[in-house]
Amino acid sequence: MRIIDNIPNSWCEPWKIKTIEHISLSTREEREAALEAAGWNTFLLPSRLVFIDLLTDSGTNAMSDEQWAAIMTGDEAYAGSKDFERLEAVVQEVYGYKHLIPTHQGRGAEHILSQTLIRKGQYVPGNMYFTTTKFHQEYAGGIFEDVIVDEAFDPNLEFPFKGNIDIDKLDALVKRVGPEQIAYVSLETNVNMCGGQPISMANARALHEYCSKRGILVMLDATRAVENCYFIKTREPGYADKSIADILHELCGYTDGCTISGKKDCLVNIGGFLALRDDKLALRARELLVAFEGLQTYGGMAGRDMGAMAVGILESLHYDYIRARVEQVAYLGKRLDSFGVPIVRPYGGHAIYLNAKQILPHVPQEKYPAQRIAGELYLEAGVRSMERGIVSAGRDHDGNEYKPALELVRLTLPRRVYTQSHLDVVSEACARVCKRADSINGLKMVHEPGSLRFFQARFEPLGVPAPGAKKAMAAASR
Ligand code: PM9
Repeated sequence: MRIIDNIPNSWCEPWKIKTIEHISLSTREEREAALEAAGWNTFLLPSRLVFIDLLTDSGTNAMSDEQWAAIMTGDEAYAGSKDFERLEAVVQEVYGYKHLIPTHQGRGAEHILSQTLIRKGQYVPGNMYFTTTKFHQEYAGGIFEDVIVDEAFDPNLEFPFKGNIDIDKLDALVKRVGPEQIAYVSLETNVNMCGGQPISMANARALHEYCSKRGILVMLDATRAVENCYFIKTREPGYADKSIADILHELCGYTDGCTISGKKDCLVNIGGFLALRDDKLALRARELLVAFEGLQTYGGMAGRDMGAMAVGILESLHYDYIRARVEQVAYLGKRLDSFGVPIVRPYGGHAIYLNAKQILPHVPQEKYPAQRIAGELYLEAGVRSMERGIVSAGRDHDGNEYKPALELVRLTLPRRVYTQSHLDVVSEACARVCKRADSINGLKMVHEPGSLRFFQARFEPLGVPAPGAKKAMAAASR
């Protein structure tokens, strides 16, 4: 017997599969028809014609047997549900905020928070925009200002905390407009639009110090805070021996409240919440809650969903779970790397992002290269992904398209849903699309909604690029 010396020490998921859902690959002809009918927008595809669905990690989680048990014992009383009490106790213990304001999902919480805190014309600095968050800030009359570190804009840079806020950029804004003109600072964890990149604890601490001296509130988007804490534990000096629960508690301690889409970290299919420390703010927010969502003890959620969320939050803190979750994303990243597919570095916490500018250098950004690649990936193997570039960014007040530095296609992993072999299929499909990149052109937008256009916009494909287009574009961009 000859056993090798360096035996690997692999991780594996701390769960086994009890129920399965059948999926099957449609024919190329069926996919072509479906994509055309969907106007080349992956949001408009019917899920029955999708083979591997990496559109989003939002509400696509597989729940545990204990969460399903909580569903069965849910208390559906209109007022004072025991599941509200259960969720409230978990939120107070885990995140450390006093007041729980349950909403139907994350954007419900963003709506209530924005209407509670923003006065018309005030600024809301944040670490890169998120689509629904910025929408609600602007809907309330606020002006979003991006104060993320410059490293976030370079997809090829290996930098451990690309989500950090640049305190100097924030300070310049505060000096320009005055602290009273800052509604609050919006601090997102595992920043979605720059590749699922984390913030560091040192940055959150420095931000807290800066803001508390000036009377500025810090509101956390804790949607993927647990996944962010895994990166703090594995990347930031001093945190290797701390539990995920302790890291999360410390992180939230530097903020005055949070919004959460429970459909991500909290391992459920629907739900969200706003959580606040301050009694007066909570009073105001609850007045809006009963008008826009529902009574203060359910907001936008059924009792059973609050119960499942309480269980999900506690499950998400287990180290074996969160390691398997984030390392599964890294597995996909490594596989794509091994094929030479251009992706955002370092690997994100919930998704791997293809770098469309590098894959289709001959397609200008205003011809929507990332949107096109998402369509091609669907045609190739029935894999559904999502554009995160110029389409998602939308237009400014003068009607001009924003041209974000990052033009990305997001491959988002639902939690506890797919296996490594699914990811092998996905990565091979991506490589095949990249292999025929020279023959892929962009898209023309033929229907554009007025806001959050990426959800419902429609496109038509442009013909095969002229020979030499790739070289000419590459030369023009040098
Ligand atoms: N995120 C996502 O796929 C679903 C909607 S946008 C395609 O990434 C953050 C950081 C999010 C988020 C949703 C929301 C809104 C707030 N913050 O979708 O309303 O990633 O529950 O949450 C999506 P809801």
